[in-house]
Amino acid sequence: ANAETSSRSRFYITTAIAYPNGAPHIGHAYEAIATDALARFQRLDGKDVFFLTGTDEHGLKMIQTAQKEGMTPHELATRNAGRFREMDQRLNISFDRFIRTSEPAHHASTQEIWRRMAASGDIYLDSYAGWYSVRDEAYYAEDETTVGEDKVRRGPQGTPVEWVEEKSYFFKLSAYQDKLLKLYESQPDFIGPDSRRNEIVSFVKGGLKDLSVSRTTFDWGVKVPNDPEHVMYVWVDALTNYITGIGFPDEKDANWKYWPADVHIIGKDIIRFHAVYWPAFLMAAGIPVPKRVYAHGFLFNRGEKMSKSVGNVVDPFALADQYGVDQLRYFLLREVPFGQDGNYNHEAIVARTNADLANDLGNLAQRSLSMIGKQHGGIVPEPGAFSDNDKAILAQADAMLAQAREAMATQQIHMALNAIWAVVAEANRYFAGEAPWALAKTDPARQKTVLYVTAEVVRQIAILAQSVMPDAMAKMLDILAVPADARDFAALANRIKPGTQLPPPAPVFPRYIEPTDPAAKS
Ligand code: ME8
Repeated sequence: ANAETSSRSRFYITTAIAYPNGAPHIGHAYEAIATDALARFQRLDGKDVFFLTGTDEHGLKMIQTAQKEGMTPHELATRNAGRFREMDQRLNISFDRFIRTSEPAHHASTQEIWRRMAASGDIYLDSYAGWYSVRDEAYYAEDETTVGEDKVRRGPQGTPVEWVEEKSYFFKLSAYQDKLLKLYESQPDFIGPDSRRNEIVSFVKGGLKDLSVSRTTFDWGVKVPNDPEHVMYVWVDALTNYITGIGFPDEKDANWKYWPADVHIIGKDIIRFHAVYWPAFLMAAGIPVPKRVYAHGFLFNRGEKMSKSVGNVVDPFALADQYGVDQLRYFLLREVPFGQDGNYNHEAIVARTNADLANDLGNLAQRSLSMIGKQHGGIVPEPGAFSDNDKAILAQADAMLAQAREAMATQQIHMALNAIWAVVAEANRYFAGEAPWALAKTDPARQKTVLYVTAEVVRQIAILAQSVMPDAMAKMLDILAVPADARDFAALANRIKPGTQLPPPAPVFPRYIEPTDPAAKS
């Protein structure tokens, strides 16, 4: 790295790594899109960003699905890891590395963290007897399970559990209760949102039992050093991906400088693994803990939990084809407060994209730029002195960056979008109120100023909205003739240059029109 990159502040962000036991679904797409928007935002803000994603390929769930499909777990993982990569490509996910936990380097890395945990005296051999959920890949205490009317015993997330009894290595999690509580206190931003933090603090205050960290009844996984009869519990290896991905255990690796992670983005169902087990493993191994773990909510299709058996699993490729990638990205990030559960349905996405994108932002850009095109030969006009109205809208646009930064620093992506769309709304009121189409005859000098101010506000909106809608905003910056090296947040401080020749404006957001129902045709 040159001096310039090494002096920039770093930002390391990760998604959870998905189980490739099936094709990616909208929940995976949602997490990838949100994490991508956070990563792009920091890049545009001048940070040296590393963004890791990938697939979590070991564990019983993979073994059982592979058996059903008549393939090996590795074949199943390879097929579906390919689908996850394709999804990332389709959705414009700007990851720096896609890690697969079946990679030899990851096995070596996980064995090294195990050795360090063992060296600190936190791993011992015993035998496990208790409940296990294959769907959650989680051990549960008896009092966390309930037997339903169907006589099936289920864990706290509603998935069936089975009785497991076998020789097993244990991690001394019980020894970490106080250290974890101290961590939550000394690093108050360690867990977000606050509701999740409270949930974890009371879970840990309730006492921690030692954790079974190996199995002997199957061999698909990372082998325990010096005891190859055991493979590690899948979560030990899964969590370790976050350090393998940046070169662990080679601390001379060029990417190791990114540790500790700035934020792990995960779903609310796996907060316990990330906010309890992971920091405890790291402390045992003498590795610094991440700065923050942020849990987003779950997406539901019309209020129902998606499941293969209900048949309402939403395919992210189909959604991208139907609505457009940037429309989908915008919808998910604007509609659902990040951290809460949300609903997806056709009417909501059409309403959002037609109102916010096609009408409010698209038309504003189209109307102002085509007026510059038709009446000024496509040349950004020279403004006169700014009126109070001009100053007010420019000031509101100038304030967006600070608001967006504050929101994105705590993963409040929807709040950043709210701040930007407040300016979109205000700019529309400004444009309608100033009526530049009428000024063309009554006060041409004033019209130039109004068009200049509008173009400048659209430029700022487009620069800021890039992290959520990279392609659409690139198009918008193209029609504003903004050079490639003037699209980051540092460029917000310079105004658009009068005299700039603009290309003919092309519409950026088509309206969504319902495909005609063939049954309705006579
Ligand atoms: O949990 N809405 O993998 P996974 C929103 N391999 N997010 C959802 C969702 C939904 N409907 N369904 C799942 C795993 N997710 C582990 C992670 S990390 C070291 C190992 C989220 O494929 C889920 O919360 O079941 C998780 O963050 C991610 O998708 C992958 O889920």
